[in-house]
Amino acid sequence: MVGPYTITYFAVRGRCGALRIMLADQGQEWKEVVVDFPEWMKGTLKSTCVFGQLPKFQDGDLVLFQSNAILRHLGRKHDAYGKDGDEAALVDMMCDGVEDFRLKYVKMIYQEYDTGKDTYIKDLPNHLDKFEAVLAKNKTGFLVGNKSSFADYNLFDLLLNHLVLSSTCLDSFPSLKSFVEKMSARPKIKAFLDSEAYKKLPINGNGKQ
Ligand code: 6SG
Repeated sequence: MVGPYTITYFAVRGRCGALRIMLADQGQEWKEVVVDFPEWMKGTLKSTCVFGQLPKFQDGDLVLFQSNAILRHLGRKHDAYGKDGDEAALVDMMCDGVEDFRLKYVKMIYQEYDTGKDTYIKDLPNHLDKFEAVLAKNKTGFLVGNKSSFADYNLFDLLLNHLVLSSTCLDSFPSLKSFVEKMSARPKIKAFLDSEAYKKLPINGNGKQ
């Protein structure tokens, strides 16, 4: 059954990859409203968006913008925000770390792909080693505590993008490699990643990956 959720976004994985994977893993169904470029350029929808950007997320009457706020909302609703206040703070910290990493990735993809891709890949271990260390220390297979949080889905989505960019980038990071393997093997995530709905979407809006 389609739940109360609607995602309005461009036909890309982009800033909705993590939250779609999270919804799938939580056994939720949702409606997609796909916005194409000519439609967006008319400006009518943009003028109704709080920050003039997508994604837009609806949970019944609640309308949210900002992909990380959406992840946090789903974390609260679906018990994926740590077991107590301290764990929630750590989950926030890890999600903010993923956001810093994602911003570097997005900058390279949209602004510096042709000139900066090789340097970016060379510098990748300096970002990956931080997440490797956290996973190696926690030992549960998750960034915080002993169950999945929205920060895990966010990191997982971004690592999948990086494996497309550089298929060997996790080879010297055993904890990250095992994290990706375990997340990919969760039955509901596997079914979603294998679906046409997921596979047909490009990672980014400019066709670079
Ligand atoms: C773009 O940046 O897809 N939103 C984007 N772009 C359109 O007019 N901090 C928030 C958040 O976390 C960032 C939002 C994000 O939610 S995402 C947006 O709204 C604007 O600003 C990346 C993405 N890019 C694809 C894109 C959008 C416009 C030009 C390129 C879709 C593809 C081509 C045309 C329409 Fe296209």
